[in-house]
Amino acid sequence: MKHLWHAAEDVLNANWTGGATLPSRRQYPHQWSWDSAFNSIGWARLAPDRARTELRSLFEGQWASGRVPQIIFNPDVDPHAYFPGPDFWRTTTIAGAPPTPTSGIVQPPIHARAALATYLADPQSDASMDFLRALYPRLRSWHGYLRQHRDIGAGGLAAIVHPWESGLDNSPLWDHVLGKRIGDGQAEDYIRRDLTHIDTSHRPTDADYRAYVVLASHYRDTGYRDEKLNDHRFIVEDPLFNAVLLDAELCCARIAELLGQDPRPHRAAARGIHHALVTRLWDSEANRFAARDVRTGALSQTPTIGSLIPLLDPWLTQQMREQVLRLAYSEEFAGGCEYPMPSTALRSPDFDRYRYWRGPTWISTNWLMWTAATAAGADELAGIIARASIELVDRAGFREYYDPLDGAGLGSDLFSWTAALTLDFLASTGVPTDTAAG
Ligand code: 2M8
Repeated sequence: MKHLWHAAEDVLNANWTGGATLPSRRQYPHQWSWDSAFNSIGWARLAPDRARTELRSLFEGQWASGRVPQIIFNPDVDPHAYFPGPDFWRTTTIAGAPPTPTSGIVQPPIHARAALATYLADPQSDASMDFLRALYPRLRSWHGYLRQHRDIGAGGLAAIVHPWESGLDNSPLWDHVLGKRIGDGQAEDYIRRDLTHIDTSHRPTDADYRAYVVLASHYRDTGYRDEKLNDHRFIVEDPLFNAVLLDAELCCARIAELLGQDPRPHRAAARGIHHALVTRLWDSEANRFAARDVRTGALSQTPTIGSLIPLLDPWLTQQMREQVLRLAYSEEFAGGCEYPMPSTALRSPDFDRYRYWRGPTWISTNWLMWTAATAAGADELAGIIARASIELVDRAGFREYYDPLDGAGLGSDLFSWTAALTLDFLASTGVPTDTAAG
C-alpha cells in the first residue's frame, strides 16, 4: 500500500492541469476559487512553484471590481460537463469581467492565507517574493470588493447572495431563507449534472437545486450588479465567510510587512470585521455564532461548523471563546461521534450523516477549525481534529466528505482539497509519513 503522503501527492498530480488543480476530474472539471486556495496550501508542501501557479491562474479570472469568481471555466472541457456552465453565467459580456468565462458569484476568501503559506514554504527565493508582490494588490482589491460592495447590511460584514457563495452550499443554514423566499419559484430549464457520478441521496434535493438556479439566474439577469442587491431574495451574513475574511485581512497585514508596506489598514479592517461579527452574528441566547438573514435580522437556529469557525478571531472575549469551545467539544460535535467535525450538529433535526454539507465531515472545514483551534491555543481540540482527519483519509481514501459516525467515504473520489490538506496536516503535526498507510 502506498504511503499516505505519496498517495496524496498522486491525487494532486492527477488533478493538475498545468495551471490549476481540478477539485475532482469527473464531478468538478474546472477551477474553483476556495478549492484552489486549499490546493495551493497542499502544493506549497510539495512544489511551491505549483502553489504559485495555482493562485496566479485563479487571480487571472479576477474581475476589474476585485471580485474573484467561484469558478474559472476550463476551455478544454465540454461546456455541458458541469451545470451551471459558461452558457448559464454569460460573464464574458459583463464589463470588467475577464475574457475567460467564469461564474458570477464568489466563495470564502481563503486566498490570503494560502498566499502567505505559499510564500512561507519558500521564503528565500526571488520567485516567491515576486509572487507575493504580484498577488498582494489583487488580494487587496478582492477584500476591497467584499468590504465595499457586499456590505449590504451596512454593518461591516460581507454578505453572501447565494448559498454557493458560502462554500457550504447545502447547509441547513439556508433552508429558512430559501423556503420562505423561493418556495416553488419557477426556474429556467436545466439538467442537473451533479447527479451523474454521485448517489442522489448524498446530494442536494431537487427543490434546493431549483432554488439555487432561481437565485443565480436572478443575479445574472441584474448584470451581477451589487447595488441592485436590495431586491435580491437571499442576503445572508455568514459567520464562516466573515471569520475567514477577518483572518485574510490579518494575513494581508503580515504580507504587507514582508513587502515593506503598511500593515495597519489591514489590521484596522480585521478589527472592524471583529466588531461586526460579535455584535451582529453572536447569538447571546444560544451562546454561539449564527448566520443572519439581512432582510429580517433573524439569526439561524441550527448549530453548524460555521458556528465554530469564528474561533479564528483573535479578539473574541474569553467568554465567547469558552462557549465556542464548549460547543466544539460537546456531544453535538467532537464529543458525539467517532470522526469529527460534523458539518451540522449531530442532535439537530437537520443533521443528515450522508447528505452534502448537512452532516458529513469535510477535510476543508476540519482544516479551518484546526487552524482556528491551534491559533486559539486549544491544542487538545486541534489534536482531535488532525487525528480524525488523517484517520478518515487513511481508512476511506481522499473522498469529498465522510460519514462522521462510521467514517465511510462519500461524494467524489480522489478529491484534491482532501489530498492537499492531508499533506498540510501530516507536515504540520509531524505524523511520520512512512507509517501512515494510504
Ligand atoms: C461544491 O459546490 C459546487 C458549487 O460550487 C457544486 O456542488 O456543484 C461545494 O462543496 C463547494 O464548497 C466546492 O468549492 C465545490 C467544488 O469542490 O463543490
